[in-house]
Amino acid sequence: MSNQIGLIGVPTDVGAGVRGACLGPEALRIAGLAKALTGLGHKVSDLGDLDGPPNPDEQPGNGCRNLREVSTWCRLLRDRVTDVAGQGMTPVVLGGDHCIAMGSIAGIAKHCSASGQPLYVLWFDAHTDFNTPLSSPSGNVHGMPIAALCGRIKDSEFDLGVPTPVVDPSRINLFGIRSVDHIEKATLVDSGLKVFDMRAIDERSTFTIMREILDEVTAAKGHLHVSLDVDFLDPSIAPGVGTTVPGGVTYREAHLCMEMIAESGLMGSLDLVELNPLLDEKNKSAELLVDLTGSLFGKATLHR
Ligand code: HAR
Ligand code: MN
Ligand code: MN
Ligand code: MN
Repeated sequence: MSNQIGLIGVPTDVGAGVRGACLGPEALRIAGLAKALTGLGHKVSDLGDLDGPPNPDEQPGNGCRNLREVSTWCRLLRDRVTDVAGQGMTPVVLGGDHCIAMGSIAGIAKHCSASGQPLYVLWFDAHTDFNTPLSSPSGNVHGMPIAALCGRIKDSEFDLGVPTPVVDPSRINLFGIRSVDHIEKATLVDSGLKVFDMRAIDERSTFTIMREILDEVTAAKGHLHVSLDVDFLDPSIAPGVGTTVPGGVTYREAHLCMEMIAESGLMGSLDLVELNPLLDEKNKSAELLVDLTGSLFGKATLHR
């Protein structure tokens, strides 16, 4: 598998409550992302950073912090992702907080509707990110992208400019979940989303669940978008994130997920989000992300 990869930096933290994710793209570059992928035989173009609005750091109004800025960043990213995918590259989005996934997924949804491929999302996260401005306890938009993509938030709010639901909820898989708010939990019940929480992972194993997810995408000849929130990992191995939750995915479990995705050949686009270098220890979370991205793009111990 040789690939043309386009790196897109999205240096913003407008969707987060804790600042610092705006420094994520540079931390990933310094940790050697491009070189790691080039070393695996891929052709990597670093397309630089998007240039969006600064973080006004406002208090949430109407249940939503920095709504206009979130919307601007997402629309910029949407258009860049559609363009990069249209050029035959695999877009790799360097966040930035998780609100930007509304933009990357809107962009890849446009690409998929043009090519007629069904779009599947695999969302690695401690959180379900299924709040709306009405249910959110924080007003932070990085807790809302899944709700927006499923059409649970008025289209005019984030103004993504694509038909909703952007992704059919039954084609969204959430993996690593262990923090869900009260109202969020109630609304998940009839959402149609496939939610694999840590208990399911403990009971059924990473391998079994990943096999099930990937087999469905293979059968549908789908495009798989992977959205990787750093906090899906256990905080002991990835402290560089604003919203750590104990009891996360281990080093080996995470690599197994990535290796299975690589082997499937299904991944067509990727977000690496929520990395906060201000909270990291000597860039170790960034280095782990580079390592995991290597596995996602085919680094394996043995030929199988
Ligand atoms: N559920 C909480 C909220 O909505 C925390 C969300 C934190 N989100 C992220 N992305 N870090 O997953 O405020
Ligand atoms: Mn394509
Ligand atoms: Mn998230
Ligand atoms: Mn999260």
